Amino acid sequence: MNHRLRAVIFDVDGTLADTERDGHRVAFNEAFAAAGLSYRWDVAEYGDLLTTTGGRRRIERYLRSRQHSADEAAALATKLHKDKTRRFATRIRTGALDARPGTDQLISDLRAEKVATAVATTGTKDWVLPLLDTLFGLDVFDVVVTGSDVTELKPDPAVYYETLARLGLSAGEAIAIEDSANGVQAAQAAGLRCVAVVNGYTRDQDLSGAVAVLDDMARPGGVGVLRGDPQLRNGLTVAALRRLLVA
Ligand code: XBP
Ligand code: MG
Repeated sequence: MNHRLRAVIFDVDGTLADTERDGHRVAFNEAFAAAGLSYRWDVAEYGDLLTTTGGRRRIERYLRSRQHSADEAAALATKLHKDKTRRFATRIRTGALDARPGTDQLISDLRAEKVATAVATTGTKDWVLPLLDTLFGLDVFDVVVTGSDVTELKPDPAVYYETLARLGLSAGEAIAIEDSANGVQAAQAAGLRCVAVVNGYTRDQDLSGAVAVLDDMARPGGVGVLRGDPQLRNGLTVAALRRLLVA
């Protein structure tokens, strides 16, 4: 097996940017209000709903729990999710979201060392591309695969299989960076090693499939190493990722 690091595959939501609490959640609530519905997802409830990946599926599951029929929930979820996606994309273009600390530096260091950079997300293409473009510039990524490009969402490995196929690499040549249990499971099921970089919603999830768990990619004074080599407190560098691929 080839153990040389040839690509790093980034998740988006919660990993490249802290999008959920003050981004997606707000856009979902705006879509409910615009449709004349009284549903509102508060910060805690949204954390529970995140166990369902995919915004359309998340709405559908919620509507079913609020006694909508299966047909009604499916149709309404499609309509609400379309509106939510449009609202979130607009919000992104106003510069409302920031990249997580250390992401920019890591991406440019990887490129300087000729390690490919890719994105594998369950998010919808219509907001993912504007987000990546606004925060990093789309041309810094060699491959971008979104939830719109696959039929099964994380924890299913489909998005990772597709990303590896487009990179032309095998799982042993790349490493994934994720923030959540669903994401780690998806990467692991595709045969990839995965580092978890948690946020407020995912810190207490079961991330046992990850090779290391950090609380940030970079921070002045060092990041918190929740599991893994204490040396990782210096942050997620190219050298650290190379070590994690073979450790
Ligand atoms: C992210 C998701 C997405 C976002 C919302 O999971 O599950 O559904 O929450 O985006 P991951 P959409 O970080 O594991 O990829 O509304 O476009 O689905
Ligand atoms: Mg994520």
